[in-house]
Amino acid sequence: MTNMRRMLGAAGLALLAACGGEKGPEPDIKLLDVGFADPESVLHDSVADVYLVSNLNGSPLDKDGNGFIARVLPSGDTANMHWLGSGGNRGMLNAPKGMGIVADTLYVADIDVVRRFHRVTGAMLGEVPIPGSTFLNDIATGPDGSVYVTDMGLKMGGGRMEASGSAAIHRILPGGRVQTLAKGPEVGTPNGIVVDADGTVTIAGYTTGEVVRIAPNGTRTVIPAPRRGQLDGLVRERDGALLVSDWKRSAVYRVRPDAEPEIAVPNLPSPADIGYDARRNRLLVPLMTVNRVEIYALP
Ligand SMILES: [Ca+2]
Ligand SMILES: [Ca+2]
Repeated sequence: MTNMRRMLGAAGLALLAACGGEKGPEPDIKLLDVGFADPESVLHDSVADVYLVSNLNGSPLDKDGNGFIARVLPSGDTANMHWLGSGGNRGMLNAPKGMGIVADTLYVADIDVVRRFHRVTGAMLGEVPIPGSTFLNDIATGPDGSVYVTDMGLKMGGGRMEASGSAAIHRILPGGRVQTLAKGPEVGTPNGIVVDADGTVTIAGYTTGEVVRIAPNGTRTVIPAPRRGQLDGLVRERDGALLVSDWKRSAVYRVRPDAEPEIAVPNLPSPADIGYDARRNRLLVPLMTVNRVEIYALP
């Protein structure tokens, strides 16, 4: 027991917990002061066995040409901070967020387009404009090679975010055609997305705080989520549970259809689009506003 805890006693500890000082697992690897700039998303490229970290470098909606993607080794070595985008020699990115991989193509959501790069060489392979979109956020890939992308449907208006009316889930079919799967109030402000083998889509809402599953036939099921959360990243663990990050409580929660949500990792300031390394059962957490990435071994 630390002196601090001895002094506080049980009541003080409860107070400390209520203030966000919950006890939780320590990160295995903490990457700070390595050059990240508003890191929004981490993706495990399981073939290359490398972590990709997208960096907004500024506002999430500015077309400023300075975004970049870093390659980080599972050991924590920042192998190439500017692998793609500004400072690198491959391509242009504005405010890159969610990423997904189909075979040797890396897809990156970037405001209103999905950019394509070669997963190995980093060569630019063109872009897919998403008609009407204003705030593309996360990407997930389906079993047939489709790429799913959320549009939070927000835009800047008078110095603050407001609804643009474009909130939707879009799907880029393997041939490149863009299809809108769901749109309107029923999708809320979709941020994180997961797609299952049967085509069921699960989304995490940033302003609605809801985790919602939408089956291929359109059936909508709400999964118990942290109350009034501001949800961002969503991943599925090896055992099938979902992990979702919540800006409101600075935590990553474990959620299941039939159980109350539980905190998996507390004390995470601005936890954005989390990633998952299934090989090592690790949670990969970009802490966007403090320019850090933390890596946790999950039980
Ligand atoms: Ca930027
Ligand atoms: Ca996100």
